[in-house]
Amino acid sequence: VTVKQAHRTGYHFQPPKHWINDPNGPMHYNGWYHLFYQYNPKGAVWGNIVWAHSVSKDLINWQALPPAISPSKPFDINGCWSGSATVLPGNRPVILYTGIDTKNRQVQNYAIPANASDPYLREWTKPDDNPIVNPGSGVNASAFRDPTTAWFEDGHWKILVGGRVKRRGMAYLYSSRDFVHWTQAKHPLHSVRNTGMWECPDFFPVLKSGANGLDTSVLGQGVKHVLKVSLDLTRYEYYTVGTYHPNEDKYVPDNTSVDGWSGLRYDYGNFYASKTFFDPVKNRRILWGWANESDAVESDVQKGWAGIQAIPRKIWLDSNGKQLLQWPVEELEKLRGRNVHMSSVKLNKSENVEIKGITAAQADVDVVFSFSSLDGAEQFDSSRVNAQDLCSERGSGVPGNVGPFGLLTLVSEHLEEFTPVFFRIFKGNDQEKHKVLMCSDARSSSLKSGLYKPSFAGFVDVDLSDGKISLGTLIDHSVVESFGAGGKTCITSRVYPTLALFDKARLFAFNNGTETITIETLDAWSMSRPVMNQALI
Ligand code: DQQ
Repeated sequence: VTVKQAHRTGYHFQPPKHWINDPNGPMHYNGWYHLFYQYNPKGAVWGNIVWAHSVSKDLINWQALPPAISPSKPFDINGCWSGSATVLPGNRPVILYTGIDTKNRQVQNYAIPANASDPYLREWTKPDDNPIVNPGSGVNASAFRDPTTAWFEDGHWKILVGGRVKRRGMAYLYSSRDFVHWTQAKHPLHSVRNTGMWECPDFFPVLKSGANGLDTSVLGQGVKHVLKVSLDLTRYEYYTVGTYHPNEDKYVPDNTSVDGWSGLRYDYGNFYASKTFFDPVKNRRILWGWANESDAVESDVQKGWAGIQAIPRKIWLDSNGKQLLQWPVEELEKLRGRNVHMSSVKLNKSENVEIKGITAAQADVDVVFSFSSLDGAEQFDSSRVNAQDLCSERGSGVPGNVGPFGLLTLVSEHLEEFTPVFFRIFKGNDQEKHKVLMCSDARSSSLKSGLYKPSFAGFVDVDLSDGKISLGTLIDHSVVESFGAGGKTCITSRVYPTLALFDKARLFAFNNGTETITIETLDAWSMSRPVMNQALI
């Protein structure tokens, strides 16, 4: 197979070829980070799903191992779908995953290392008492999947399994004393009407203050909980911050957390089926998400590959208690090479500044913008609840007052192609002083037609009293992964330039608003290529 390399990533996780989707069972065990993921060993479209397996010492350089779990038994013969890992006391890892059985029912299985002293955990055994969770009465056997990492509480292990009853999405709760015999709780942990299937639920504690992560079993005073679900109707991931009541088997989102379609998302772009895990090495919680293609399916097949994993992100609760913050793991900085630094550069209306001297197609950019006044900001029309619609109406070329300003990434020689990542600041209504829109607009990303070029956008709940807002962007050939205001709002775009390739790609900062914007500081780095999934001998 000759793989066309133009859109392959330099430092985002991907195997040499074929289809990948959800990250599965991430964990740290005996000095290695393990990442499993949904993989089609036979082609660049979804199907024949196995758990591919890679290991890393630093979350950045990866080595490939043979698939860990493949269809082989009546309880998974039609597919080994998503699931999670739990490291049991005594340092014993267990994987829970969804098997598609002989009758095409979704059942939950477990697998354990065939040889716990193998540092790579290459082989996994599926004990004969599988499946350990069958769809019970009232449970739809084709909407019952993606078990979470287990947490331990009052003598029991507990897990969630995603599901749906008619249009009501739900997280079924199960408990077990021995990890093998599981009982369904009387009620789901949580459910929301009209949200459809809840794929890949994730449920974990976060500290009320501080950026450290917590082991999944931690409960108590200084702790809030986060419930995330992947909604297959929109292919976005929504989360709430709330309180877990273990005695009542209940989770209640805070009243500051909108539960449903207008709620917070991990990412407002191509980011799905994510999973977190607790990293005991650095006491942090890490989020992995799948950034699927936006290219035409025929192009995926032609390229011979489809899907990447977004850069793993550290996640923690914002000090306002209302939302999470996300930032690429610090290990990524090891890949930073040549640097360009700027400070105090003024951008008047319609001014651009080119950031020269780095590999703009494979780069890391951190910038802080400032403005002296928000007095002239356009009034926000509070009926505009849909950020993506607003972004497609007021794109990077539509002049405003405070903004649009930001970065133009993957820009071709004569601006035929570019992917702008930018802010536009509006005057708010009574409750909110300002409304900040962040966009990552793929409409101008490629001259090619027949592919998905959305103007992804989200609002940013940020205090602007210091007159500043930051933007971090990871650019990697066919992906632009952006972090607004220190990781309050994140947007990942998959884009397929035809001209802005390799050393033909350029990078700019821009302002199209009447208010002068200052680049307080800007650092951009060429990113080098890590070891990416070489076979481990
Ligand atoms: N992908 C898996 C399912 C999951 C979906 C199948 C989410 O287990 O619900 O490949 O992308």
